Amino acid sequence: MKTRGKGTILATVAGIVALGLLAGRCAPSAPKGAKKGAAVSDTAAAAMKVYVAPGDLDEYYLFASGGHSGQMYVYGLPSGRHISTIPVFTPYPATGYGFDDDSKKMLGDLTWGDAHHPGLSETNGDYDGRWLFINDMNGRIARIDLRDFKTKQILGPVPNVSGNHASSFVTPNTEYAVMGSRFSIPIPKGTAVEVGKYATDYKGVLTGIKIDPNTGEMSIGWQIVMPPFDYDLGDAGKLVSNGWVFFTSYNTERAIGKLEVTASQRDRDYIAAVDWKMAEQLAAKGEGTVIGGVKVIDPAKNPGLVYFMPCGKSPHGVDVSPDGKYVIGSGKLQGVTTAFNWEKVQTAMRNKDFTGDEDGIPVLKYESIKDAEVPVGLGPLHTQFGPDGYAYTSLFVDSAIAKWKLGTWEVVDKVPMSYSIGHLSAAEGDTVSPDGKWLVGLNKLSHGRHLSVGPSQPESSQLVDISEEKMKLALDFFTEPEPHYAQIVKADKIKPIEVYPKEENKHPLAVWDVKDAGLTRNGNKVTVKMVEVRSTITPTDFEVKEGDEVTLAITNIEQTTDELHGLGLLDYNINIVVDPGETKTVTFKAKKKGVYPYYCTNFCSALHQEMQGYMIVR
Ligand code: K7E
Ligand code: CUA
Repeated sequence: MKTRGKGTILATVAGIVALGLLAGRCAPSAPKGAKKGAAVSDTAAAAMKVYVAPGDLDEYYLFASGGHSGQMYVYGLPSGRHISTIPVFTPYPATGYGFDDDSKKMLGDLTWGDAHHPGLSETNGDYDGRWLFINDMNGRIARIDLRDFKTKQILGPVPNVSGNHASSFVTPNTEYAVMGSRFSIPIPKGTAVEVGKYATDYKGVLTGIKIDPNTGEMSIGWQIVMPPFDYDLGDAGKLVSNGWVFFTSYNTERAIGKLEVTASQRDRDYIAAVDWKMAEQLAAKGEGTVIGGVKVIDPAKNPGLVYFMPCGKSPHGVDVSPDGKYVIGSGKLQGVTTAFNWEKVQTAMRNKDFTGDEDGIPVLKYESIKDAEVPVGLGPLHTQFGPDGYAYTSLFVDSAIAKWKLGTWEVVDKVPMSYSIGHLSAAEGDTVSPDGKWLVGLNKLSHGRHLSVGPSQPESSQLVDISEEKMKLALDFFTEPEPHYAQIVKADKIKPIEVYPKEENKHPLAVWDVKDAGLTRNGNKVTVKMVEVRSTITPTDFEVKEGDEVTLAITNIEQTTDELHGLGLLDYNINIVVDPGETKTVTFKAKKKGVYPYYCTNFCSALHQEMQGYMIVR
């Protein structure tokens, strides 16, 4: 990396400012103000491209998963600015998530999740801006509504699924989001079998989560029992390969113990190709054996349901090209990425061009189905696509991104990443119509490219300009740990609401007038209907008895955007945030006698500080 002196930086800034004045926010030409040579011009050009002036809006949303923070993070691109945090599997006091009755119930007994792969809902293979799905390793999947950027449903833990990593990839019309078990276990859960019987008694499970096309409501659609491999990632077929979903797997050795050694013996592992339309039909017919309360389909008894495609050692990502013709599998212990030709795969299926089977599931002949082994570089993980037939593959070992052409299989460019790239995400780069323009490398480490914050260094994401033949690194920005995968969607596809309209609030305990607020008692059950509006919480005090079960139902009757009110109740661990037009409840035991102040936690007006009251427990 070049180091730049202060003078150079000043010259660069002067260049940006001069150009900004001359050209407004147009795409940069050669920066006229920069005089200090090519490096400065490149920096200034990159800065111009990513700079979003105060008040201007980014062109894209970036939704990045937060790993075991259990959250989703929202960034703007190309600025890389962190706009918002969506709590999903973890309580988040800032929005009161995990404190009110509904979100507490959704989280259940778990106060953490390990979220890896966000999946935007699709219509005809393109993002439609409705929902965002996200997996949790604890066998769960969540749906975020992009109308209000809130988590609306958490399904699971789903029976039989252990370590839901190969998730949440959606089918082209959001018929299903999928789940795949990273850890095989004896099923149903709760069965204890010694690990020595791993190869025969432990099972992997693939699940199709059915999504209601109108409401987004998720339910279990079908479940398939699989050999005890570790199912890692997935992607749905599209266009010509629509109807199929692909899962990578490793440890096809069925090994135990030190997997880093024992699970890397074979030259090839598998990508499982699942005919999800057939799975749907079988499930509709009631096919399968009930295990853990779910009908589980055995592919050995249903030929045509699942095939194995051999793929280079320990594959991580599997990604289907925008036209659906190629399935790209990356063996992370190889120097090549493999392109399978879907037409050849189908021919091999028809001709029974098999080399054997795994627990009754046919293994297709590698030579018959692969089109190319593309020499992308060391440790290929994931592939994304551009609009022009180019593919972009992340290289973990090389710490780089390779750009290559589908069909000619020619590697045309490489750009280094700061350190250890995992996933990458291109603008709409896993849809039928990628945008190109931008690509984000999600790096596992950053190694000193930032102000130091101690031993744990932040993960760094890097924005790469892919609008031209040569890729150009444009920006370092710091995504909250740990962004495994992300989705980039054109901002104008998302249409969020400004407030919750009063007429849509059907909450039985909602009150819209301060005169309807107050306390009702039914035995030792007390309900307090509360109204919040600038700058009073009504009632301003109420009395209950020690041991009462108290439900506070708080309605924010504002219809002005961003007029949030909160309710913090001291000593009771209660922290509620209510958006304009929303009603939330919180139920608790009045265990402690005394006087407990409550107050609005969200700044709302000049008299926000006056928005307070008292709960008296006698
Ligand atoms: Cu490469 Cu979970 Cu997709 Cu991270 S993932 S390690
Ligand atoms: Cu309401 Cu502060």
